Amino acid sequence: MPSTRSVTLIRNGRVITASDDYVADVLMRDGLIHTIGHALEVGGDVLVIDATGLYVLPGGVDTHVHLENVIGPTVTCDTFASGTKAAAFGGTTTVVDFALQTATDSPLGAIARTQRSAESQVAVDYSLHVIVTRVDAQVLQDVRHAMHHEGVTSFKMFMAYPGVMMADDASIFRMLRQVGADGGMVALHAENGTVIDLLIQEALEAGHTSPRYHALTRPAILEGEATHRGIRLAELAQAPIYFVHVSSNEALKHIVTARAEGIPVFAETCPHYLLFDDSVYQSDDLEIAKYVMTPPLRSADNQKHLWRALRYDDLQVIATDHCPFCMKEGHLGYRLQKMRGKDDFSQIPNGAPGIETRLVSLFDIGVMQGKLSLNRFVELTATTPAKLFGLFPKKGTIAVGSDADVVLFDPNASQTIHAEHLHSHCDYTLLEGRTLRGRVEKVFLRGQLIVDGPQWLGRAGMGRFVPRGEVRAF
Ligand code: DUC
Ligand code: ZN
Ligand code: ZN
Repeated sequence: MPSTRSVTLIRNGRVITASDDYVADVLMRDGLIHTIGHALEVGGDVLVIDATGLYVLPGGVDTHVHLENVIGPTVTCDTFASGTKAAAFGGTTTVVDFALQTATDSPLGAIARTQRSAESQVAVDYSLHVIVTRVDAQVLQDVRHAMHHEGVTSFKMFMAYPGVMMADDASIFRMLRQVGADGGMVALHAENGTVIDLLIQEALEAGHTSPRYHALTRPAILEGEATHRGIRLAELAQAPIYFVHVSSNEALKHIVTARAEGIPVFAETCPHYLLFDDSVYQSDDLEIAKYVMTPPLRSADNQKHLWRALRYDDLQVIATDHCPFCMKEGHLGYRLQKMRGKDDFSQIPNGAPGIETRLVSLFDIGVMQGKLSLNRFVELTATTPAKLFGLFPKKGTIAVGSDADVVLFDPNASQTIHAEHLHSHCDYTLLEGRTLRGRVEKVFLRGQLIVDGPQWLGRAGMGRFVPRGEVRAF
């Protein structure tokens, strides 16, 4: 049973934020962090938790997830309920999903429609980026309204998928100019979509239909080209820009140069680009469909560049791009998932799961392997995503007055990952059988204990939509 007490005292944990690291007591009252101090004395009906030996982390903020997203003829296989429960078990208490502007509705319609689906289901707090596929004067007016009245201050646009999601350069520029001036952020999927489509067509005509050709038809140079183009558009628009799912040094090198020139360019990478490389594509096996995400996994030498950029702040965020599709057709009733592309790689829905394993995998390969400090780990997974997307300081830190979204993390525990023990609807995890150091022990959402070891104390619908403010990028 969930505790109904509105006051919880976490005693003697090691509080880690983006900048601090100290042992203290944390008092949570009425959903907020109320007091941080030593040997706090609190009377009345208080839930007291001894956190000796545990890290007290701000709840993770994952600004790139796809729950119930309709993609082509199918849908990502996590609902708002299953995906947010999985997020919670992984120590993430805020997610930012997508509201897709379709051919017939406006950004405002997309927000309202997505909120209607989400509101009774979400188990952690959430917000939405709008995917803008078409720009005209009315759309720009709606975007302005969304920013100032709906608390939606970021917009994703695609330079890939011509005829489906792709926006032309002028549309991207118009959005950058207006959204930037209004204090928001345009997030870009940077790949040269028309050249990729040509390469796909040529591969299929040559009889290359297996999943490995997904990667071969999306070379890093086309990520680099689009990233460079996006940067120049942002420079001209005098607007900040955010690149999602950066996978390669081809893209990164343009980001690094632009930042050195003082252009406000920001970017995320995802755990899968740090955990895996393109050696997984070396067969014609259909199993490879598990690794069909966009951009694809890159050659191993890219990883050292990603780690360097994470360390020195040329990459500011690690988000999951959790975009799950089942491998087994019909699993939990989901159809047209990965096996849709068994005879044609271009029909495999692009994406992989990861929402529940983000913190623990990064703790293992980042912190434990000495690539990230603990503070930087928190900064990349909670604080900076909250700042860049207008959620800070309500989310992303442990400070008096912030939401009491708190994770108790055991750095000395370890766990072996199996899909059947995770909470996503997805029937596989890329980390199957892998043993990782670190474990999420308890999770609080606005002061409520929602995860207690293996026990689920949360509830579908207890998550709230969080209206967001301006970007805090500088
Ligand atoms: N881009 C994403 O951000 N997610 C899934 C697929 C894609 O192309
Ligand atoms: Zn994308
Ligand atoms: Zn995505």
